Amino acid sequence: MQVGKPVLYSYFRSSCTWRVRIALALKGIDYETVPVNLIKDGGQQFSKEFQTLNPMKQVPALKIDGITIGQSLAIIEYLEETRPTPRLLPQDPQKKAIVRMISDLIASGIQPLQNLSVLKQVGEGKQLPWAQEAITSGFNALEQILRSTAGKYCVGDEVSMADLCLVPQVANAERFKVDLSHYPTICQINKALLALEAFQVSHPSRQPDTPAELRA
Ligand SMILES: N[C@@H](CCC(=O)N[C@@H](CS)C(=O)NCC(=O)O)C(=O)O
Repeated sequence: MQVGKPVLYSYFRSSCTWRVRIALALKGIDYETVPVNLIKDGGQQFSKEFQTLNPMKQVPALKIDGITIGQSLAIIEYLEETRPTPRLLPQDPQKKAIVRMISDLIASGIQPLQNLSVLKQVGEGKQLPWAQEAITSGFNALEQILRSTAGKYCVGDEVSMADLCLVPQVANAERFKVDLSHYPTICQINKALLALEAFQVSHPSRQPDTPAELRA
């Protein structure tokens, strides 16, 4: 049941929202963007209006088919079930488990530790080493896993949900000045994915709310 165009509550720099933007682009789903500035006005995610949409006070949230969904992986899985082409989860149960494992490793094991709200708690001055440690520790595991699962992309030669998590997390790693030379497999997959149009149109440098100085 389609009820108008889907609406994505998004922040240009949000890695979790970028995952969803890639899925929407790959699946050719037209949508409207409502920017939620995570910094301005003390953070627009804390507004009463946004909290009714997502009580977790985080982006992304997607209004689609008469419901509002938070949590990027839940959104991607919903899109996969309702708009299955192209596939982002392999049919083979073992490959699907690996795609979910890699996605969770990033979405639960790395990103939450370097999220804005956690960094605020960590405090000025300690944020960079904290984020670097969280990303390095996750990437050490990820590099090892990808050595046995990767083809052109994270799992074989088909783009999957794992790839939607990887590219935004590498961008975060770059922002936090993590030395990526230790992760040749991650870097090679990231490069191959960034050459794809869906990863380019969804890029933080090309969003409606991207500040002029950061636009590509
Ligand atoms: N598990 C959530 C995490 C969402 C999340 O952490 N979003 C960040 C941006 S990437 C956010 O809105 N942070 C706001 C804050 O920390 O105050 C998901 O995958 O959607």
